[in-house]
This record gives sequence, structure tokens and C-alpha cells, in this order.
Amino acid sequence: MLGEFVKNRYQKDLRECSNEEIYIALLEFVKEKAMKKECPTGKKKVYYISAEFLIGKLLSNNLINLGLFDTVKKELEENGKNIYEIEEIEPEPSLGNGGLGRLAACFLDSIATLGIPGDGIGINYHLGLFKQVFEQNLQMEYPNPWIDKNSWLTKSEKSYTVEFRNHIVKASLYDIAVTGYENRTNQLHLFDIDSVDEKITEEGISFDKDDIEHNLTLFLYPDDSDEKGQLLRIYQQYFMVSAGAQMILEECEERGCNLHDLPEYAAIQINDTHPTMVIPELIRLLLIRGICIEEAMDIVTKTCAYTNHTILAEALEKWPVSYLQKVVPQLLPIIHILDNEIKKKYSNEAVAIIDKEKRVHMAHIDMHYGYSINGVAYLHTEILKNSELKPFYEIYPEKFNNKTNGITFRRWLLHCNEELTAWIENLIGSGFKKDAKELENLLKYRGDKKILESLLEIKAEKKKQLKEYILRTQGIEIDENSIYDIQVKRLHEYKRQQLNALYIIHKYLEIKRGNIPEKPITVIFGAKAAPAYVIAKDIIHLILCLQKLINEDEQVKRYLRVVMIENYNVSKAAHLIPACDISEQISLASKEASGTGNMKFMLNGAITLGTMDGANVEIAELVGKDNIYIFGEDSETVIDRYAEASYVSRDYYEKDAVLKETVDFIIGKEMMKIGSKEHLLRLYQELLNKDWFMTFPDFQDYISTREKAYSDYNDRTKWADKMLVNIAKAGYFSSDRTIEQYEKEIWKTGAM
Ligand code: 26Q
Repeated sequence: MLGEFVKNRYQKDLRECSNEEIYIALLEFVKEKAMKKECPTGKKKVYYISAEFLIGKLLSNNLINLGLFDTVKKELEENGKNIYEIEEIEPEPSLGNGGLGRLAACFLDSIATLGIPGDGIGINYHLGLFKQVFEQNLQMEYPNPWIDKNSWLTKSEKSYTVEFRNHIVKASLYDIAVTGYENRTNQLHLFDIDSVDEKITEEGISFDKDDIEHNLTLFLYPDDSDEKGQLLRIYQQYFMVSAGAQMILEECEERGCNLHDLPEYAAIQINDTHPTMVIPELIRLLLIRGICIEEAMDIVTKTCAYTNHTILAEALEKWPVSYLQKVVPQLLPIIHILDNEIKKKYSNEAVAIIDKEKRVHMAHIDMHYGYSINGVAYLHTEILKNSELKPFYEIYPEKFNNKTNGITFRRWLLHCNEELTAWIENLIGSGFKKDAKELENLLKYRGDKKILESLLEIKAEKKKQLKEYILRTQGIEIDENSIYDIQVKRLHEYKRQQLNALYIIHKYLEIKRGNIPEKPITVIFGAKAAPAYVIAKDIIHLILCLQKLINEDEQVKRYLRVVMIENYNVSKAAHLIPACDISEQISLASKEASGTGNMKFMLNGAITLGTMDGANVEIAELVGKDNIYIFGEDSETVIDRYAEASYVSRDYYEKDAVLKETVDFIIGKEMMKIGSKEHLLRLYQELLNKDWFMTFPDFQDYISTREKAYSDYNDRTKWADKMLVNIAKAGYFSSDRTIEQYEKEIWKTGAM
């Protein structure tokens, strides 16, 4: 099958082709097959608009979804080729920062899998998220290009004009096929400008931020710590939504829409506030097309729906009116009308669109002028309703709803863990691939020693594979018989990688005192810090210094190792997650909206060590308290403490000798020998004088809960039983379930 395709292309046999040649042939082969599966759109269609789509590598994923993976793998093998080596050649598109972007990618997969007509709309960043390199125990950032002559992108004929105050640009449309699992193909539409120039990047990832013609689609979220960066972000956002809105109207008209009935033809899901300008832009476009302002506002309100992904105040976008004036003056008259309407109706300042400091609150536009507001996990939605967005909940209780996040099992089980997939299939058949709830049928094997042993063997195999991968890619040797304890996610203080680091210091000191752990431990991190996020980079420095100190200490390294994975990304996640024993989900309760890594780990048989935060709450409820390790203060306590402004970290430090020695170690002589005083001292002072995300109050409980997990690990059969329960209960977190709820409760396209 592939052989014939290759022969036509290269006039030679598969066996004689290089891996690069095969990769390019496969790319074309898959594109062709995907196109054949495209399906017509009914009346209504979903548009998932997002500044990020962290799709990761697509080759294997597409082969799986098209039902071709096994055949292609076999044909390659018969010709002396290895699909995993070919996979490595594919450059990884990093068109997202983390959770929100990866969620958008999982959602596209599920939308297509469920047969819903629904496309993504975003930006074709040329460099995506930076490539992380460690130098002198510090994070350095480099450009990360992914677009080759041969890529998944297909240039379409379509283009739209986008006008800014000082520029007019042509938005060209590129498409990436989104294959559903044994179902239809949808599209990810990415807009770009022809004049973008990768050569304008200077040292590292800096570039001239004024040069809009050459930089507009160059980087994902350029550093916006200064005004120019923020203006560029507004340029990018408007570029995406203006081109997107024009395309949506054009498509709907082609399907017979007269624009008065737009809500019957389109549901636009706004992924956090980054695409919020689509609301005033659509109103503007409807006005130009002859619809009056009142009706335009009404139409748009019935078409747009908003998802909130964060409760961190600093992440809620508020753009100064003056910035919008500089970039998109045509939107301001509309934003003022929207604001006046609200001010007429409600005197409460807290729900205004434009505040007293003349800043436009993007989320407020979404909530007033959209028909649905959803959080991404039960607890998150409750916090939105009862505290963060309370004034809006009081006005629009009917708009609020929860959609607990999910992940696509095609990538996070079938692709990344073929061994576990085969094991499950052998026990309960293959129905779980389409209906993840069927995983619960595994529960009948609870307590079955032979079955549990075979589950442990699979975990051991994946751990061996990860050990080899880490040795090959980073030259660090780990012990495959140790407990793999993993925390991988963006670096942020609220996610509390620093708490994990404090545990490592404590353990190191314990081993030095002769308290040897029963079982060796390998702590693995993977995390990128935003380039301008100083403390986050200090935390990376701390972890890298601990890695060096511990891995070179002959006495300690037999019992404890630390590995910080360089340039953590989607494909590295696929190596790490199946090999994990303990999944660290230790955010400060109330701060992590949902988390999705927690779901991927659970599905692959890792046991969660976490706080009652985000979707951990739902995981705990599903698996029961014997199959998860929960510690720390709950969200109510934390929220109250913030309200009282009563937290003083130094009090904890002074009262707890173990905590004190641990924190002091950060600036002790061992660390100073390895690390930089500037970074370590700043982090030490931050913890001692602020500790905004309250690691100290949770410290002791974290240590004892982690020790309990390590000691339980030694009863292998009992541990395997916990693994089994976690896998069996993970079905709820399939993004197919999430998308079914979006469809039935928000979009209502009628496709299912
Ligand atoms: C905002 C203003 C200025 C510059 C950047 C931003 C910005 C950029 C990215 C704000 C937020 C993000 C990304 C947020 C994100 O990834 N949130 C995560 O979303 C996941 C999917 O719902 C959740 O599982 C995570 O809990 C949440 O942190």
C-alpha cells in the first residue's frame, strides 16, 4: 500500500528509501487519505477559536485515526524500517504554551471523532513556543521553527484583508487536516501573512517588535512585559479574529444563512479571552452588511460562548483603551456602545466593560455578549460562580455551566502506550476505544494476582524504555527499579514545583543522616518558564542545581536521583507519562482550574499525589481515597486566607525546624558551590518573605503523604490494584465525553 505510493513518488522501493524520504511520502499519503474522509457540513457548525493549538506531532496520531497505523508499521518493518525512527524526524509544532493549547488540540480530535462539523481557527506561528536549553543550570531560550517545505499545512485559496490603524495586511489561510478516529476529517484553519520574516530574530528569541509586517505571526505570545509586546499581542489577536470572523460569515452565507439567522449556522467557542475581540468584530462586520446595531448585538450574543481557563487575576486580560486605539480604532466605537449598554443597566462597577482606569475587561465582554460561560472542572466552575465571577453569576445564572476537561485517548493511551492498550484489549475487548466508559469493565479483575502482575510488567517495560530514552537524549542514567515520581507542566509558582524541590532537599538531608529510603526514588521534572518570569526561572535553577548535587553524590545517588527534562513538549510527554508511578499534582488548592496532565497520568496507571484542586477533586471522587494520595489545605481555607491577608510565611519557618533547615539549604554552601547566588538568594527571600502560593503550610503534610505513598508502593499487588482502579475510572476524562457535553448543552449542532 505505502510501497506503491513510494514507488510512484521516488521510482524506488520502500527498502531503498531513507527515513526522511519515507517521512515525506507518509505525510503526503496521510494528507490524501484524510482529504477523502472530509464530510459535508450540515446547517450548523462549530468554530473553536483559540490563540493556541498545541497539536504536537501528527503522523502517528493521524495513522491511528485513519486506521492505518498497524498496517503501515508492519509494511515498514517488512522493509527493514522502523516507524518510531521515522516519527522522530517530524518537527514538533509548538503552537501553544500548555494546558489551554493542548486542550484545544484534544477537542479538535474529539469533535471530528464524534462526527461534529467543527473547525479550529488560530494563528500560524512560524516559531511557536521557544526551545528550552539548559546552560550553566539556567534556562535559555532559542527559536523553535517547525515549518518545512513539507509540512502538514496546506495553503488554501482563501485570504482576507485585515485592517489596523497603520497597516493593512492580507491574511492567507493555511489548513491542517484534523482526522477523527474512524470518522470524518475537519480542519484547523491557521492564518498567516506572506511577508513574515524569520530572519528578523536577533540573539535568542528577541526581535524588533515594531516591525509588524515581518513579525506579526512570527512567535507565539511574544514577551509582553513591555508596551510594545502588548501591542503586538493585540495585533495578533485582532488578526486572528478579524480573518476568522470574515471566514465564518462567508462560510455561513455559502450554507444559506442570511446573517439574521447566524446563530442557527454557527456556534463560536471563545477559548479564554485571547479571541474576545471576535465579538465587537462580528458586530462591526454585521453593521457593514446592513444590520442595525441592536440586532447585531443580539445575533452575536446568541452565537458566541466563552470558556474560562484561569482564576489567576493577573491572567485576565485588560487592555488599556489607548492601546486598542493605537491598533484597532475601528473597534472602539463598538466597545463603547457595548460598555454604555451595560452601564445603563447595572450600576455595579465590577461588571463594567471599561473600568475607571480606562481599561477594557475582555472577559466582561464575553460574559455580557455571549450565551454561555463555562469553567473547566467542577471545583473551578463553583469558584467562578461563588467568588471570582460572582457578580456575573448573579446577573446571568442561566449562562453558567461546567465542562470538566478531558483528553483524547487516541494520543494518550493508544499511541503513547501500545503495551497497555493491548493488555486492556485482551481483557475487555476493543469497545473502550470508542466508548471510554467501558474501561470500568477492568474492575472485575481487582484482586486478580496474575492479571495485576502482568500490569506491573507493562509498567516496568515502559520504565525501562524511559530510562533508555533519558540516557540517549540527556546522558543521565536512572535506576529502572526506582520509583518514578514525575511532575511535568509549565513552570508556575502556583503549580508549586518549589514544594517538590523542598521535598527533595529534605530527602537529601535525611539520606545524609543515614535514613535510607526503602526503595530508590527518581524525581523527574519537565517545565518551561515564561522568558520574563524571574522567579519561575529561579526555581528551574534550583532544580538543576539539585540535579547536579545529588546525581554526583556517591552516597546519595544510589537512593535518590533528580532529572530535569530539557525542552519538555508533547512528544516528551508521550515518553514520560506511561512510565510514571507517582503523578505530582500539587498546585495550591483553588488555583489550578483543572489540569489535564493529571488525567493522562491516571489513564496510564500512575497514582496521583495531589491537593484537592481542579480536576483532582473529581479524580479523588472517582477512584476513592484508597487509590489517591491527597494532602494540603482545601480551597476554602486558602480562599479565606487570601481574603484575610493573614498569611505570614516566616511564622511557619520559625516554628518548624525541619522546614527551616530545608529552606536554609537553598542558600547553604553546597548549593552556592554549584549555583548562582543571585538566583538562589532571590528565591530564598521570596519564600521567606512572601511565599504567595503558600508552600509552607502544606509542607509537613506533603512530606508525610509522599512517604506514605512510597511505603505503600512496596506492596506491589496492592499498588497494582490501585493502578487498575485508576485506569478503569479514567474513562470519564475522555475528551469525547467533554465534547459530547459541549455539543448537547452549548453548541447544539444536532450532529449527534
Ligand atoms: C494572558 C495575558 C497576557 C499574556 C498571556 C496570557 C495568557 C496566556 C496563556 C493567559 C493564560 C494562558 C494559558 C492558560 C492555561 O493554559 N490554562 C490552563 O488551561 C487548562 C485547560 O483548561 C487547565 O487544565 C489548566 O488548569 C489551566 O491552567
